[in-house]
Amino acid sequence: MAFVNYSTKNIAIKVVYYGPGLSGKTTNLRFIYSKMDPESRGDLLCLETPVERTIFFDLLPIKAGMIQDFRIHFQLMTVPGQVFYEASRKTVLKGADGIVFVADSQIPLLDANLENFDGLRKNLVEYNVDLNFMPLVFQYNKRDLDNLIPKETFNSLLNPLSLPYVESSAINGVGVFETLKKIAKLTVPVVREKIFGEKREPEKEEKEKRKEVVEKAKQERDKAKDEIKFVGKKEDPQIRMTKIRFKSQVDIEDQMKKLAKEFIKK
Ligand SMILES: Nc1nc2c(ncn2[C@@H]2O[C@H](COP(=O)(O)OP(=O)(O)OP(=O)(O)O)[C@@H](O)[C@H]2O)c(=O)[nH]1
Ligand SMILES: [Mg+2]
Repeated sequence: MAFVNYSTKNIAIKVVYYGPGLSGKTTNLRFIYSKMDPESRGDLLCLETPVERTIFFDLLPIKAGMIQDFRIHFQLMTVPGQVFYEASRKTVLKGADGIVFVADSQIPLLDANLENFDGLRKNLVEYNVDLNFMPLVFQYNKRDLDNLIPKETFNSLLNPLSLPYVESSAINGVGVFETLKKIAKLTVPVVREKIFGEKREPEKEEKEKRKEVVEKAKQERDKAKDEIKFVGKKEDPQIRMTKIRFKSQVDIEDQMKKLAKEFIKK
């Protein structure tokens, strides 16, 4: 659930990049970080605990857009994809407002994608969240490689509800911001509804309204106000990743809450 600070008028929306090991989740965050104006982003953090093997996730807070007069902050997080990091994956999912499922398009990894997606569904059930009602965008990554799983196969096996998907090559920055914009577009109305009780417009009515010129102009104005713009004027291509070590999973949970709240104080 998004954090809201009513006195400073800030909202933090939590988006988790989920997917099998090495599918490109961290690569997405690093690219976003490198393209963001330094004033619009927090530190790229890597939180770790030394339990058996190191478990970690990445966190990138960024500022973008408004909901009414509240400034929106997206807290982008990745989970470690390898099978044995289940506990870490579950922790990071807690309270997610939206999910980007980063699939690896290489043919031998089809089962790994499906299993990981199944794990996502199960982990959410433990928080009483139904994935079918969660803002979700698919990213079919590594499209620059040969021997790819056809997007039709991904769509029929992973995405039967025809949710938004992006074919990407995160390593080259292709499709990274497209994915981020798509998930932002899905999460903002949901968070707005949760926090302010504003009802989302049913699509059909919206289409009818667009026929009317006056209404259309008004909508365009509103749209411009809500436009989610991620890349600022001054890019900073340098990537600095700060590592923080923790003793346990519980410490990480506390730290995540603290970081989310601290970032929206500013
Ligand atoms: N060819 C290609 N390689 C990619 C792409 N995206 C990521 N990679 C590479 O895949 C490897 C894994 O990328 P990461 O971003 O670390 O993957 P991850 O999903 O964060 O992995 P875990 O944290 O272990 O779950 C790295 O060597 C990346 O450079 C892509 O679009 N194309
Ligand atoms: Mg990673």
